[in-house]
Amino acid sequence: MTTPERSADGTRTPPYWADLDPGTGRRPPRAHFTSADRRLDLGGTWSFRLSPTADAPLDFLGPEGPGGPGSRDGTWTTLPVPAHWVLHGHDTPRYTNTAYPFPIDPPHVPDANPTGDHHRTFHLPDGWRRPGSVLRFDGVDSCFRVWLNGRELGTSKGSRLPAEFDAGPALRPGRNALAVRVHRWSSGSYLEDQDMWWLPGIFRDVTLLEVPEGSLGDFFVHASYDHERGSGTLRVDTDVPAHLSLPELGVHGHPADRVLTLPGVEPWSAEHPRLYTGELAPRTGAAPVRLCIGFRTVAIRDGRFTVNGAPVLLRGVNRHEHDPDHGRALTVDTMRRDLLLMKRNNINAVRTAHYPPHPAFLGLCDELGLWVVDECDIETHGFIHADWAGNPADDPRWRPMLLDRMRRMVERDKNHPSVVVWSLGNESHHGTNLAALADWTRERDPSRPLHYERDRTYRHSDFYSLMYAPVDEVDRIGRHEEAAPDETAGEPALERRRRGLPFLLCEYAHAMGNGPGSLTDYQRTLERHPRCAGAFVWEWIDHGLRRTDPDGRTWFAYGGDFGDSPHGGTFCIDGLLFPDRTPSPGLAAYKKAAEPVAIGIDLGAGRLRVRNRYDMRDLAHLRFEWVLEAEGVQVARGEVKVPPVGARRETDAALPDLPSGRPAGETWLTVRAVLAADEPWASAGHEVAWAQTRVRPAAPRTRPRGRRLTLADADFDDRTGLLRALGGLDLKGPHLDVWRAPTDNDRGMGDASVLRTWRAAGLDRLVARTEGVEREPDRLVVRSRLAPAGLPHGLRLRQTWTPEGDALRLTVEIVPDGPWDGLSLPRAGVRFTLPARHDRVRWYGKGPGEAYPDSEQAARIGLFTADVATLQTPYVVPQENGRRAAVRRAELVDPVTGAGLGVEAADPGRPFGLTVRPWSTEELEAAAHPVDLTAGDRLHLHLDTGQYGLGSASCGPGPLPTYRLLPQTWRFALLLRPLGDGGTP
Ligand code: IPT
Repeated sequence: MTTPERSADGTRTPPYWADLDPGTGRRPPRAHFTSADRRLDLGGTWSFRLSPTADAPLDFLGPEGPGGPGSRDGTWTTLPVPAHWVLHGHDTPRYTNTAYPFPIDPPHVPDANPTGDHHRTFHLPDGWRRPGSVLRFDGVDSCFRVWLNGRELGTSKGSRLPAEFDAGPALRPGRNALAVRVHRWSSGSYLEDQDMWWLPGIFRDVTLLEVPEGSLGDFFVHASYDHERGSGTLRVDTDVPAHLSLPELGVHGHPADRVLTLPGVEPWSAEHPRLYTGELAPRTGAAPVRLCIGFRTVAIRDGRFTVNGAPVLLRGVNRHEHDPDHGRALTVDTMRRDLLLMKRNNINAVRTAHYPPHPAFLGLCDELGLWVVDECDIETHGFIHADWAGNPADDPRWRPMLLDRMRRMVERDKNHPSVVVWSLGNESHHGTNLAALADWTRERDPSRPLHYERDRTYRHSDFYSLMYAPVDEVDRIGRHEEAAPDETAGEPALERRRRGLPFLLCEYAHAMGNGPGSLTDYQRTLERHPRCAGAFVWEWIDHGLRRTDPDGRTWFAYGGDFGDSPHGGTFCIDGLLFPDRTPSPGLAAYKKAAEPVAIGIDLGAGRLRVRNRYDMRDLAHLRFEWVLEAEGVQVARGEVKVPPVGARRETDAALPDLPSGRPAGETWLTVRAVLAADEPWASAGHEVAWAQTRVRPAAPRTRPRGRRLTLADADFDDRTGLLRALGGLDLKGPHLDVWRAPTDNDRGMGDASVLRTWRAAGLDRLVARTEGVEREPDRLVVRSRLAPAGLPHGLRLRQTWTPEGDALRLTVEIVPDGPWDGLSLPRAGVRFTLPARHDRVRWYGKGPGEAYPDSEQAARIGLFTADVATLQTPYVVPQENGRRAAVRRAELVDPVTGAGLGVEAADPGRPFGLTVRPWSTEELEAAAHPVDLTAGDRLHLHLDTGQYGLGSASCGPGPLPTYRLLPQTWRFALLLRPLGDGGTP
């Protein structure tokens, strides 16, 4: 059985793991549901053995099994199920983006094919009715074969899809032995080239189901909502006659397959996930099945994506299943955590990139309210390296394998109201097999539109869909003015159809490292155009795998960190969450951009303009609170009554009379929309949206009361003119600061790398020439020129120090010199260092989080305190981070003595960017993982007047022109003062 057979010419016929059969012995796919009959969870500790090839002896199938650890055969050990064996010390995880980790030689895989043999015994509960019993695997990566009590049940491929087998004939009363052989590579792997870790194993549940004679095998809920009549219709197709009960709707024992019209039902939507629970009872008397029904109708009308008659805008994320310790073996708690985080961050949609999720995930989406694009487990991206020759999507021999996957997804997930779109798969180019998938799906479930992005004719898609389109292109598409794809040339009917489709940006805003930028620019553009059905940020979570170094410190691994090769490096670290689900600043930025309520404060008119951006919901669940703060300190607060306002409409509310006059200082009004009562996903008081406006500008500076400072209080180096101390404070600098530790987006992709132009221009290696140090009693002027070796362009820097009350004023002028055409800069500013003990930072400016020119939206003006460690954003791949924007003044103090440094913008209308680090830019740039960075004995203080935006060029467009930092003359002034006893001379 294990020795591959040979044909006449001696060539081996492919074994089951490399043939084009999706499986053998499996039951037909069906819905995933819970009946009142018994089920046995077969998860737990199994015996396990790893072999280097697929054809190790089948010596473990019987009831006695391998004998487990400690037996004569020392090759066996134990392994939890569900799990990926590579995360339990056997073999290694491997990460590739597009490249297959084996030769493109379809459908074959190499002889080296790590194969995991799994064995366990279980006790069948007394009274279990064996005939009809089903053994279900919810996910096994990538191909397996299964035996019960030594009897083969079958084989299956399709990692992220269920496989069920008839267990009845092999089951025994009492003790039973289950044996599973799992191959890491199979023909199925050619369809599973998603950009993620290759993680073999039984990674989802294994369950034995009691299915007595007459049980319901499958059902299909058709629950629609007629928004004009306000009624629902319901029909449930069943494989055995059954009665339906929905007590809440007064339905008791209605024949399931007879259409029911239900006046007055509440529809299901992601904004109001109204579910009706009930029961489906087979007429045979077999056990009833629990139902969770959401009434909703999905339709594309006049080129718009609608649900229940209302246009819907998907504010989505692409979600891979990932856990830093368990890979794709997720607990239900983790799934719930993901969804709560999404809901709390104004995300309303998930694309299950790029495979159907664990079945429980969709139940949670029904319950908590998310729109789901359910995507099939098909991606053949690696054929791009063969110029798409042999692409399984276009080879009829592969059709059964592809169709099998689509059927298993649709059948499993068809009863979830949250699933509103079926996606045929990802990045599989185009081909006739996609037509077969689309045809079958349209026939089987005409109630949901289809999505497929990569076929530029869109004949198999009900959406025009793109990835990573720049903002201006989205705008053109919104206006129906986009250029026609080459692929529809000469096919006017097809092109007309494409142009009439709603638009989906199925991936955008590549959240790799620091970024993405421009989420607000995208969001406003999408909102402007009815054609836009929404967009999905790439992606939800960084796929870092947690490891521990010899000192017990943990870090997150990416491609290559396991010695895996070829590998995709850091490209899997591109989520809105860090691998351990700590939100990265990108999530806060997305939350702000995706706010379902736009609050406009019009001080002149004394009113608040409130735009409801929900698609279905009014704003009755929100309370509007205001707070007035002078220089960051609360002066007054209250509530604004906002009149009722329907979905997608706006209303005005009167602003309160704000206390005028004192206290003086820059004064800001913040209005926040918060939950008025608990929702299933957040508690009352949770902030949904906010806006801020300046009520009063900063007051003119008053004469300081403290001791006056003179230039004599500072210690300047005569030769360089650099500061060595200010008062008693060991403050060194300033140096011109134009470099930053490159972000992933600076590095870009392919040729689109701004970093490359910066390096070519030598911006990371400027050398200084001091032109002059002019000292007068009340003025020190230092002039220098900084430029890269071998190149003619440079920057002239002029620093002027003058006393100003209790501070010294530093005026910085940076003037580009020589040929700068076509160049940009990472940042423009100065840097200092001071002793590390001054690590308590307080600032008045934007916060609390980091902010860059095109990711600033989530930061608001206020007074904030943080220590230097928490100011750092620990990106899995170290890079520029931690900048606080629009800072008017800041203090860095030693928390023990209170001594330190005060920095203030001389003109509060010209605030600065503040970055404080316990390491230098060079150290940050050199680190491969955060654990490579060690805090030194000095702090690095960076004060900038401008930075280059973030953009999304790690996979997509760079920053919009307004966020680029182009050469210009920069002039800014800071007031520096020593603080506290230790600081004063
Ligand atoms: C796109 C893929 O669909 C997605 O899986 C991921 O790899 C993403 O890119 C980048 O992180 S493919 C796009 C680069 C053409």
